[in-house]
Amino acid sequence: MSYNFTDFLQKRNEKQISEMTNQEIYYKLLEYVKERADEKTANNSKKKIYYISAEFLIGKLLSNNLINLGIYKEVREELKAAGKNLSHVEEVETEPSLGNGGLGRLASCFVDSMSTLGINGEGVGLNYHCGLFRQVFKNNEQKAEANYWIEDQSWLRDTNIGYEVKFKNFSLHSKLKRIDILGYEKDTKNYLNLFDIESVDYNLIENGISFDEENVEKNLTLFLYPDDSTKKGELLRIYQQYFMVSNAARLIIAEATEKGSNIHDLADYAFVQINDTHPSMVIPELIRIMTEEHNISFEEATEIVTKMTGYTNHTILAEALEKWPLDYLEEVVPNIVEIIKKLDEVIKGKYSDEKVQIIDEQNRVHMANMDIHFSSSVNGVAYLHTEILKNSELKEFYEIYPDKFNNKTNGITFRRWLESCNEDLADYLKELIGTGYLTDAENLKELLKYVDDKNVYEKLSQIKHENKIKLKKYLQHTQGIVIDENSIIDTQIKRFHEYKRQQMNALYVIKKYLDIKNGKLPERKITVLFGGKAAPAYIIAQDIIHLILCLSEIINNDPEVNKYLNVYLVENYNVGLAEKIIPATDISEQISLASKEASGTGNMKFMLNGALTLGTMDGANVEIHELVGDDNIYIFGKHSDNIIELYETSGYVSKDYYKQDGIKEVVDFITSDELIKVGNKERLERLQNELINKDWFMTLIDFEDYYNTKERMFKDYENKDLWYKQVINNIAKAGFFSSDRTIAQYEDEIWKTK
Ligand code: Z16
Repeated sequence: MSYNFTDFLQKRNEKQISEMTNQEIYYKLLEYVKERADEKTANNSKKKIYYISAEFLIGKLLSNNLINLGIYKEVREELKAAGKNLSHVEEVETEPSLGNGGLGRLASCFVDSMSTLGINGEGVGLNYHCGLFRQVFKNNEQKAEANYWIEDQSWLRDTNIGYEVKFKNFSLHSKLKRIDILGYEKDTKNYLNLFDIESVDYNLIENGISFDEENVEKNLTLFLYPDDSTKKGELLRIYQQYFMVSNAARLIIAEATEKGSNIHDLADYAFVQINDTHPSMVIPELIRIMTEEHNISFEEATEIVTKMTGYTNHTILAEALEKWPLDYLEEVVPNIVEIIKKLDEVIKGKYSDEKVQIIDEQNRVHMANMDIHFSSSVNGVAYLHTEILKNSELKEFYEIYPDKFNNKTNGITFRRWLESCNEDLADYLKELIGTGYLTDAENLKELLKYVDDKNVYEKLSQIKHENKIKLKKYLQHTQGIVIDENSIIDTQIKRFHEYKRQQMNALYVIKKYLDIKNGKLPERKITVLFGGKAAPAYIIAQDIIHLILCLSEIINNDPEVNKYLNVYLVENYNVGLAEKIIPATDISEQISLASKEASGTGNMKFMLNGALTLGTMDGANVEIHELVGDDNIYIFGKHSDNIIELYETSGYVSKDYYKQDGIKEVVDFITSDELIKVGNKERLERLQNELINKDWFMTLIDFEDYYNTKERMFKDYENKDLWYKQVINNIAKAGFFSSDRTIAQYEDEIWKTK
């Protein structure tokens, strides 16, 4: 029997809601939700999915859990009756930061969808105590601070599960922590399994995020290592990865044995999805345990493990595909090296092509290559990305294993990215087309019957306006930023990386600034929002942040310009900020260099929330374009085949573009007196030099087309009927990007638990 929050408090003789602080209410709600979660039974099927990932960017959990329990509105009313505001209570929750960006957020959407579809599938990862750093700005630069997120009371639950993990020089005992993952209006649940060490020593942190990297016994789960970082810390990463997969392997074997597996039939009980190469060592670790402890031959163990694993590739950027020096692995996990060498011999015996070897001529272990040979499925994360894997990046493998390759276009959970973050829009959609879309997202297509309905345009524009006001209040209160709710909001939020080309957007801002100074005024004020962190070791990305912060200082303080243009980089961009910014945005910037963004998932969130995409033909933008058609998206720039060819022929010379009219003055402005006055000369000069002489991600090749397309977009925005017709088309076609669809495809085509 279920009872409401007030009953829960009464039964325990707690204070009345009206007498509690928001903080007290939050902690009581946490207990209440956990109790409600206890009423649910775990999903069960013979075969279970283990989605192993070094990152789970879960975001705050209170509102999502309330939604999934079907009691969000009920609880809000109870609080309201007591004079309290649920959204203020939500602010109390700290956001776990167990991921960098898209990959970790995708893993979190996937666990939500597995639960919602009633699939017996769980996440397995690490419980980093500080997660990713907190970003603060000082002197127009990014500074990194440690971000403690775990409080005495949290969503984590202790278990008595733990295993011994042996490294070369010491062993560690693990303990498993769990977070409930509730499906949407389901009686069943799954867990997110986060392994931790017995005790973590915070004193090892020196200042900011630097720490004693030697003392792994005490710091293994202290930090999430920023993925796109440098060599520093590679050993720690190997320790973390092995700790993660060794625990995962133990858990898998324990749970399968419990259900009756004799290990020879382990593949009937478990399937492991390997999220990027970070968990790749699970393959040799499972083989090691089977051969050393279960008397299974190497050949048979290899066959079983191949059958029960699948590898997902999330990038074609070479620097992100892990290649561990063999001697690093020797230093940390020599037992695994033995198995890897044996696997390498098998491949060397079969194939002479150097490109498909596991251990290369410089004795580096190519983790992805091992995954591809010794798993049964290899998938990319968007149509274009998978095509590029098959036809260029992993061509040699595709020729050997054509049947292993498959595509699973990414998706997002609509519970978080619509129901929770944009309640007004969600309620309005229910008014228009009912609640069917909540369980079958394709039902959003029913909106198309309103595509010419001006009343609907009006209502959608009102909702957008309200969301802008909410964002304004929030940013004003938390960051001291005051945005104009009557401006058009143009947003680029994602990790800072040259391939994502925030620098191109910054060049646009410069051009707009110069236009305004020259009397060419925009019809309506433009607010350009940026958000994102840069890896602390990634210098050019820091320089791009610096440029944007300097531009915003100049522009927002110039009375001649700030009536027409504002630029902000929000501090410490995270899931919570995304949930507030996306519903308020008009223009979604998805401007990566074609071929480089494997999928992107922000693009899907914006589309669903009524923003129009300004994008290149890259990642999932290609599928958005295909779904909505040319008339409902703003595509610009060179296509991927063209770009791939330019890389192959070294055919791009940035200086040739720099010299063109309209580009030179914009790039030159980076080191203008105005900017040097508020900025750091060295940083600005380095960035300018990079753009003129290297520009590895071809910013300048697409700049003109970008500028013109964006201008067209601003013009179209003034035609409300045209704009909102496009908005409706986008929302209506967003159903394909539900992670429920993605997960159903993983289940039907790879996992087959049912
Ligand atoms: C990451 O976030 C992604 C790829 C990767 O190799 C490592 C990390 Cl930390 C991203 C991709 O860049 C993005 O295009 C994609 O949408 C996302 O993974 C989920 O697949």
